[in-house]
Amino acid sequence: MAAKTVTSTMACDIKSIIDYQRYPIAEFESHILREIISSAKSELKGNGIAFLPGFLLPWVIRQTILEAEEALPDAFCKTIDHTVYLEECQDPLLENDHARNILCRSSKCCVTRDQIKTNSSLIQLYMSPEMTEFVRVLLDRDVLYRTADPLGDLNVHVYRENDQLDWHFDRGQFAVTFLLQAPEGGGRFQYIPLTRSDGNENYDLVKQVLLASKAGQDLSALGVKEADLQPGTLVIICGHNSMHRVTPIEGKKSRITAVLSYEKKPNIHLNEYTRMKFCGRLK
Ligand SMILES: O=C(O)CCC(=O)C(=O)O
Ligand SMILES: [Fe+2]
Repeated sequence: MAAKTVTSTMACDIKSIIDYQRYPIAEFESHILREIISSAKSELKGNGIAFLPGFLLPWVIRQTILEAEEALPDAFCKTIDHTVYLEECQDPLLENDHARNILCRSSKCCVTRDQIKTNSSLIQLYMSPEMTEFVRVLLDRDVLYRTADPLGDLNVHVYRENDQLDWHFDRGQFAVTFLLQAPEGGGRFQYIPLTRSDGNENYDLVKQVLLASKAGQDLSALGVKEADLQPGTLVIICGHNSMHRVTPIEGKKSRITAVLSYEKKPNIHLNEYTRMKFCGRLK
């Protein structure tokens, strides 16, 4: 589907929310945007991840951090044990140290959209048709819709001291996030580009990475890469085949991210299990 320039119909002033000169996301005829799209697409193809640094304007980053901190007392905070495949139960037919059976532990707090001020710039950006269209083009989809669920469409994740998001393959095909605040130490985003493919689970490598991480060994020889993320960076992760994690947070300053969710069909809502699991409530 051909992308069209949508500037004239901008529903909110995204130019005051993102660095529009650097990322003119609605100007599909512009050279700048074409370059950005083509390089992000090749990063996604080769590494399963693309970074667009400096996307959000600094005042929006500051405002969103304040909004998240204000909402934090109402947020759902939880620690879960899971496998790298994000399953909670292990497979008794496989050996204990099989990649499918090694347990990981993740903990974080989740602020949902309804807990953030309705006039939040982050919400305005997420709700803007220009942003959805830009993400659709980057992901090379024919159609793309915002998730229709008020608990699951736009979340802010807060990782406090010692929290982490341990190794996993995302269940969904992709995730769109912004780093809003980096911690004093730790909280590093690590990944192995295209760890597995449809025909090859690469269990040996997955197991080596999990065991080496638990033993605190150097992971670079196993192909683990680390992103030096700065606040304001838009990250697109095709994390279904690239295992990734966020290392434990060190220090009192939280790591804060925004997670924007999209679907290939309209009106998609979370099921009750997912609402309870990630938000701790049904409404
Ligand atoms: O917070 C991040 O940088 C990564 C988030 C992530 O991997 C996820 O939500 O599945
Ligand atoms: Fe993930």
